[in-house]
Amino acid sequence: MKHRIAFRAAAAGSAVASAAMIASLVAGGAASASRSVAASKSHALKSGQTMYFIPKDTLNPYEVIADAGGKTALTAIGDTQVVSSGTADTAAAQEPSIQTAIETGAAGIVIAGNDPQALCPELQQAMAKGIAVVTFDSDTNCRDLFINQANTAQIGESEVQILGKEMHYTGQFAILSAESTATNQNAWIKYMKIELRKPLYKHMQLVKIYYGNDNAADSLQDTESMLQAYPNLKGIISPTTVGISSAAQYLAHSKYKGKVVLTGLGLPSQMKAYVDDGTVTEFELWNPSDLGYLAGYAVAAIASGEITGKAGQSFTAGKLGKYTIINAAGGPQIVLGKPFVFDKANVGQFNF
Ligand code: RAM
Repeated sequence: MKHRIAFRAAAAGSAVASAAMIASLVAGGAASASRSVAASKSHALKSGQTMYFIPKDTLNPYEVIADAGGKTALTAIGDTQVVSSGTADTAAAQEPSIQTAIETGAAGIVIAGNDPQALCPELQQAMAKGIAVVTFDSDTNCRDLFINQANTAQIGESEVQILGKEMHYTGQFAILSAESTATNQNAWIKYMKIELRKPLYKHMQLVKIYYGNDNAADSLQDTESMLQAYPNLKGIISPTTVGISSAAQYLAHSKYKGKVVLTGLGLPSQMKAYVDDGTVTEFELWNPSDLGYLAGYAVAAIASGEITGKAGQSFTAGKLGKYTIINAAGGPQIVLGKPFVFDKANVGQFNF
């Protein structure tokens, strides 16, 4: 069979990706029909401002890559980035970082919410002081703009599509999530459940959702627990890079390797070994560095008064080009691009 480019955009409506799309994703800036890519000098952006990046936690490698992408953008603009958060994925651990941003006169906050509502008192206080508040990765109910990594429904649906195909649409499966309050995880799971209502999946059963808190030890423990509790388990979806890499680590050294299907959202750098050894066939993600980079330009655009964060407004995000804000269920948002499917043929080609 003729070898075809195996790097595919996920879910319905996506075209088979070209080699140029891989190169673009590696270098930053996945191709997208919804925006035009042009070099930008961002004349309207103010320099010398300080932006707080508050990830879900400071240890998660996905968040570290996203924050580094944000730093690249802010450095190009002439702004300063401060990364501050706790080491566990809780709203309480993020609140002191918001307070510090307010007290030190930051111009902007970019935050991945560990809870949609619990952070609102602090974030509202920040916005009342004129601080630009951008959410990325995981939204909150209080912000100027959300930078979404990809269409929320498409992420949830495509996870189930991949799992269903690999499970031959039969058997029990579990979800290994992150923290139970994470806005992004819960939104994706909602769309997984909607996808599961289709007749195609009538012989598949979601037995339980486990919450590994984006903690490797908890996620390993959950994987062990679900395999013991459900001896007929045939599949696992883990829509978190910490969860899927921990589950893969467990499966790879167990009798379940190659028997229990595992898919979800993972970093190719963490997942390559498990794809190469046959533990995992396919998983998805986007370029987390681009996510942080886009958030960096977005917060700078709001803090500079170039945009206010309303639907219909556009701004240029450096090498990624021009983005237009859209209206979505939770308020105005920007969508970075489409999720991509990684497999044995392409997983070694990425630098994140
Ligand atoms: C984890 C985090 C993050 C999620 C990615 C895919 O690192 O939970 O929120 O978006 O995985």
